[in-house]
Amino acid sequence: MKLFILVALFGLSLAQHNPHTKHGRTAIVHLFEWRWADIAAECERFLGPNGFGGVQISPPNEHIVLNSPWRPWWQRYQPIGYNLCSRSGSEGELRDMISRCNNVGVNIYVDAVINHMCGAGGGEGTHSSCGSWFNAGSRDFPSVPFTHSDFNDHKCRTGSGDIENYGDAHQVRDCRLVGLLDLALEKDYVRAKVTDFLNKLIDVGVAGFRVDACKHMWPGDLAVIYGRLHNLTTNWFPGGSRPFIFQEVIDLGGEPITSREYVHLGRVTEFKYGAKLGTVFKKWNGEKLFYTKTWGEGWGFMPNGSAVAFVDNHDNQRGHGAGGASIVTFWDSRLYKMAVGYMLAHPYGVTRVMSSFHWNRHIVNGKDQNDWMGPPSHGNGSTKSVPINPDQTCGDGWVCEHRWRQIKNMVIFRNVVNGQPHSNWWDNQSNQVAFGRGNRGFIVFNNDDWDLDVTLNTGMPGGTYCDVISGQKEGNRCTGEQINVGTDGWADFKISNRDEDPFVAIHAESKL
Ligand code: QV4
Ligand code: CA
Repeated sequence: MKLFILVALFGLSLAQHNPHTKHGRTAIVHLFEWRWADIAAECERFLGPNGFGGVQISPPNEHIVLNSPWRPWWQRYQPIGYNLCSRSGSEGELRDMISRCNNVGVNIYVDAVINHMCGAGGGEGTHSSCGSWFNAGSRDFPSVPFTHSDFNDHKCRTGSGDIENYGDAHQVRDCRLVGLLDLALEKDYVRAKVTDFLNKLIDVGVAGFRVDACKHMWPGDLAVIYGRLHNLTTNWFPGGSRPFIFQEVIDLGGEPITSREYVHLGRVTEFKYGAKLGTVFKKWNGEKLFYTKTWGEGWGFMPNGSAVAFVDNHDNQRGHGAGGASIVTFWDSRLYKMAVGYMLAHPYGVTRVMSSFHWNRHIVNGKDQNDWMGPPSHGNGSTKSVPINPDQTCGDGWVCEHRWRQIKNMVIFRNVVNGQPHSNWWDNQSNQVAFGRGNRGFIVFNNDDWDLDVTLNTGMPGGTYCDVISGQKEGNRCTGEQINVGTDGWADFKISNRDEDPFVAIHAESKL
């Protein structure tokens, strides 16, 4: 009996590692700060047709509204309650988006901010996205309701009440993260309120959660909350499906709290992935691309089945969170396309692609003075919608990395090679490497300062393939370079280090 319970619990939590993506889709996109109406349209017109598996959305619940700085993006990480009106739209628009995305096989994952409410200095009034009154000073959030006894003020032992030392796990869990009022998640009442909020979203049709700030919550409290979540709705998912859980824990080593404490509960964001990949592509610290022959667990990353991999996220692209300078972002578009291409070609992890907005980056002594700037907005602070240009790029300050041809085509590549092993590795002992995915796909990178000109075993069936980086297959013609693979699987590759995109990728469905 004991064994049975153990097996059942283990099975249950492993189930929370499954993103439940449909039709063999393998990548998620974070549509950071997009409005619900735009996401619904994007699912139908772009994400579904191009094989994206899901969208991570910005926090949908009621949040503080700030004037100084003016409407920062991070106001959405300061909850006021669990009503579903936010900067991205109303509850009606949220529900409409969830059904429309599900109807085209694109899952929705909610960014769940459950560690805290707004900052201690958040004031008193109705400056919140649904207009609910609150008082941060007296810890009063009547729309939930939460009162002072639902917070950890009495439990935290630091002088300021804030986290002062990341070397002390108790502070990190029981004190305030940058002044944010810390919820007492060991209380059954608080757990119930949080669980009701998450279950409401599951019942509406979401497929899971990116759980914010997990380092700041006790794994035992999270286990109870996750255990009380409903199964996914059978309107769109097989009976008995558990919500996908991926937990934000920044573990670059050197702190007592590690990602290992969370991997049995769900997946965990692997922050070493982007930090290292950026270092490699920038060739810092003597790193070379050929060292990535053992990329993945061989680099000290968490087990493949536990990880969410990404090149950059909404924090570290602007110096927040683990914002090391090595992170590559859309600001370095040439390196960025290569790094995202590498991630999507490689079998490690569930992969997440970032989709950003432009801001007036202004770096002084290594710090971006405008790291707070919110999404493209109208004068009254409401978020602009995302216009699509005739060439399929986005306008009005929306970057839409996920629509860049090279990135979109690599999302398709990942689907085509899904389940195939990492194979046919080649390198020049420097920054030129190539690898395949069984007999379904092959990719070659030249990040050296000289040309690449080699004949390689691709492992692919003979034929003419269209390179999906310089172009793509349209009907039966190729808008980019063509690669001829001999009947023995070998092919010639030439990549100039001055090419706009010094990498080439072919796959089974790009065969002409
Ligand atoms: C300020 C002072 C504090 C003071 C407080 C008093 O800095 O010292 O105690 O006032 O009220 C914003 C401001 C921050 C301000 C705070 C509270 O930037 O200066 O504190 O609000 O008013 C995002 C932003 C934060 C922002 C927060 C809330 O990144 O800058 O804080 O939203 O609006 C760690 C964590 C990790 C976290 C990462 C950023 O381990 O979990 O830091 N990442 C997630 C999200 C991130 C979000 C949060 C967690 C919080 O990805 O976007 O922070 O929900 O590494
Ligand atoms: Ca906490």
